[in-house]
Amino acid sequence: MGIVDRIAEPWGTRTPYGPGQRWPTRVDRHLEPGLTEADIDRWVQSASVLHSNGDGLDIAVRDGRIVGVRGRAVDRVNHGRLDPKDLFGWQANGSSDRLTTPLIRRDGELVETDWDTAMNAVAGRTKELLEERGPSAIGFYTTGQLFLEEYYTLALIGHGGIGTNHMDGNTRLCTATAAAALKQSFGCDGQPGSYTDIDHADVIALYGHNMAETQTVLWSRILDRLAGPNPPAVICVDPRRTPVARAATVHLAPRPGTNLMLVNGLLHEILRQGRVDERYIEENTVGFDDLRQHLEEYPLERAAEVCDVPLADLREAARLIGTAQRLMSTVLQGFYQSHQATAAAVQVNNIHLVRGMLGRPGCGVLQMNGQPTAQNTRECGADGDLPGFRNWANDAHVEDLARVWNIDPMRIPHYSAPTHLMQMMRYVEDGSIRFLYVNGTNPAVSLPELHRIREILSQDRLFLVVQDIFPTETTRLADVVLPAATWGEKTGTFTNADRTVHLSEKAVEPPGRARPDLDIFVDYAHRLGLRDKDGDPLVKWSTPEEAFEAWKKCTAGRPCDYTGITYDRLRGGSGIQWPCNADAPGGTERLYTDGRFWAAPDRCEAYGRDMVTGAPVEPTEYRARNPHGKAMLEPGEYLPPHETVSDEYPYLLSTGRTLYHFHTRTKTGRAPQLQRAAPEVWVEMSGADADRHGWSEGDLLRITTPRGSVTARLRISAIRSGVVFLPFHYGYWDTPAGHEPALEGRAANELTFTDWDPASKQPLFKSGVARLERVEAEDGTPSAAPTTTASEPVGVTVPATRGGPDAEATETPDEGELR
Ligand SMILES: Nc1nc2c(c(=O)[nH]1)N[C@H]1C(S)=C(S)[C@@H](COP(=O)(O)OP(=O)(O)OC[C@H]3O[C@@H](n4cnc5c(=O)[nH]c(N)nc54)[C@H](O)[C@@H]3O)O[C@H]1N2
Ligand SMILES: Nc1nc2c(c(=O)[nH]1)N[C@H]1C(S)=C(S)[C@@H](COP(=O)(O)OP(=O)(O)OC[C@H]3O[C@@H](n4cnc5c(=O)[nH]c(N)nc54)[C@H](O)[C@@H]3O)O[C@H]1N2
Ligand SMILES: [Mo]
Repeated sequence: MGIVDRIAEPWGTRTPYGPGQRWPTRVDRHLEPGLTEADIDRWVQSASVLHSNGDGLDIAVRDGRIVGVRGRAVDRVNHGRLDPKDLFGWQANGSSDRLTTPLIRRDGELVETDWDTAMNAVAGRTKELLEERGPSAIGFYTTGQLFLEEYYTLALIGHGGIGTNHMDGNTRLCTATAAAALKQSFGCDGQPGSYTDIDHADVIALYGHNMAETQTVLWSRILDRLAGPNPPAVICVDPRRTPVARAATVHLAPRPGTNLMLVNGLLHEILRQGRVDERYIEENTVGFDDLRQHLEEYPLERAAEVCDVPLADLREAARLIGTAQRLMSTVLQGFYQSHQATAAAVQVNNIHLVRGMLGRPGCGVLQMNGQPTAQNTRECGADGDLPGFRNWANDAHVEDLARVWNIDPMRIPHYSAPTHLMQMMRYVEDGSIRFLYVNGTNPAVSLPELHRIREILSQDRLFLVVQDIFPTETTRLADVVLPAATWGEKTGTFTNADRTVHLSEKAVEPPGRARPDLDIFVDYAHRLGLRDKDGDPLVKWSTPEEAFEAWKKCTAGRPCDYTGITYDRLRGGSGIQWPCNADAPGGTERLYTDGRFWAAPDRCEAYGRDMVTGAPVEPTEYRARNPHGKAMLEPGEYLPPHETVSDEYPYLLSTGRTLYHFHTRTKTGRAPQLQRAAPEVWVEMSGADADRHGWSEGDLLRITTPRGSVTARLRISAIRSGVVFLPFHYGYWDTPAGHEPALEGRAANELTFTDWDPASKQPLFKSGVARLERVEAEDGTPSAAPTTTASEPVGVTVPATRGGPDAEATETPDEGELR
């Protein structure tokens, strides 16, 4: 057993292994200081909720309180390992400032009230608006952080009960492009690959994905391959020198906004060298001739120039990808939140299709998820899809859903795609949406162009309901605040980025009068009096397990088939990958192993969109192009980004994450070890740029864009010159310190703009221009940026990020496995 400071060493100790071998087990554990396993009353099964990796863990309970966590050795995802956020983040549950009672706005102030008053206000306003203005006055904005059972219930209430088309999730900001790219290429959402592909791959390419910081356990799996015999080559595409870039065989650091050019160039070179699987292309795809012709315009030399990446590096990347025997790729926000997001992500699918690298061990593409339960938001239809990957543009699918719900098909709006969030915000702005029910998300920090969002959400005519577990920048603006129970305090299931379904059981009671989101939704449905065709209650369940059983019926025969999973089967062992049914009782490791896709015109989840205009493809057009349901090779034409640098705004601004915080920090800001590791916002800039200005580490800079400004201390890092980076975690409130307003203007989204990818409608958080000026010279204190991550300092010595005694975790390898 080893004891490791897991703030100083986020990935823990190496357990090397070779290709085709089993990834060794290493059980990570952190308990409240002073406690040992002997002090624990109960271990309660769960999985992690501070990223999409789905690491299985057990919650330690003592005297009715959560006092620690331990990784589950039997779980296929993590083999016992845990992320620093999971090791320490659970402490937020016990924070003294949890929301414990409903709040209602009276004479301008939020005051405490009881559940009956709060829920009557919420249901009452809904009914009034339904009568006065109809269902289009009602909008729902949910999350990627509730449980499957909760999304399915919400989707039924919204789509089947109220009949509004205005329902989306913060998954729009997160994984909308993953879904769009999968639909565009394979006709349906659902990750083809599996994490076990890491065990087999000889080349792993990460596109705009800082896996080391955002899925640290998955990155440990890659690090362990890199430390073992016959390691894979790693390709990293990221303008920052992330830990992934540092470990990579080839690091391509493109100019932001040029991803599509880069992948087009790689594809051009792969085709030019004839490194394609002609048989696979012929049997399993449509569109190859078109793609080949289109790619003629993208020689690698052009990509090198537009992306400003050395030609030799691009050649080497193309060679590695082109000669890989087992190629695995992952794609995330560097692509999804950028200009031409869907078109670029689709080209990564194209690489796999032309090389025939799909459905075999080591040959997976993961269009990654970010949030722990984002996959379920999409599956359940709480985010701009219909439940069970049904196609809103296919009447037979809508009828089938109406059958499951026992309602008239006409009650389910399907005159167009469900409204995407950015459009919903516009409808709130222009007054057509008058009621917005926000749950499990903090839009007053996480949406682009915050001054606009604050104005929209503070309007008098809007009735804003916010369901959260803490007071946030968004609850402050609400008319009613509903206090929710969270992870560890309620039971439910959720599905990670490689389709692994986990059960998370209730370990402790929620604080005060807080209630599980599921209970609140069911209560809301009953107060609205929602009924089915026979006059029975529309929502026919009240417990999570009943909701899960109902969901299984909705998925029968669908790609995300859950019919073979029960709560009992999820107990005790590992999570299970869908589809899981009579044909595949143990679950399914890889999709499309037989080259058969969910793309036939009558089966597909979507007919796709034009990736430049976003216009939906007509069913007849789809049928003509892909009558037999093969995978679709679709080219993407590179267009320059909308905003480009000028004398006034000479820098490109990018935003994103650091290892130690989760989003708007409502949880990680309340875990002392994590908060100390990254206590305050910073801005990253290259040494060359800093030298040109004569600026040093720790200088206080003002970053200004046409939308607003933020002040932050400078970290000189190995980021691409001409690009600056801000973490987006720091909102208005300084969370741990009793909600004192923190530094004004420190949220990255004060600076970002209102623009989105035409196909996926995902906002472009990683684009835009900025100018910087120095407000105050440093006084010898460095910026608060961690040293262990992409913000590693360059050319200056600053104290290394360490956790100290309260950040120690134990690591228990299998006998003989730790080296
Ligand atoms: N520690 C931590 N982990 C998390 C989360 C968290 O908040 N904190 N959140 C979870 C969620 S919801 C998500 S969505 C994921 C996100 O996980 P990631 O996508 O890995 O995280 P980001 O930091 O948003 O962006 C990844 C990288 O994109 C790069 N990038 C910026 N612009 C460009 C560009 O134009 N081209 C390319 N190729 N790259 C670019 C950035 O430099 C950054 O390193 O993380 C999940 N895991
Ligand atoms: N500039 C910039 N902006 C970004 C991004 C970026 O990279 N750059 N990334 C985007 C991405 S990928 C994402 S996913 C979003 C994330 O943005 P948000 O969703 O706004 O971020 P969170 O802080 O995770 O908000 C979740 C909220 O749910 C609450 N909560 C937690 N558990 C529960 C529960 O069980 N029930 C309920 N009802 N509430 C709960 C938390 O307290 C918190 O307030 O940000 C997006 N915004
Ligand atoms: Mo996300």
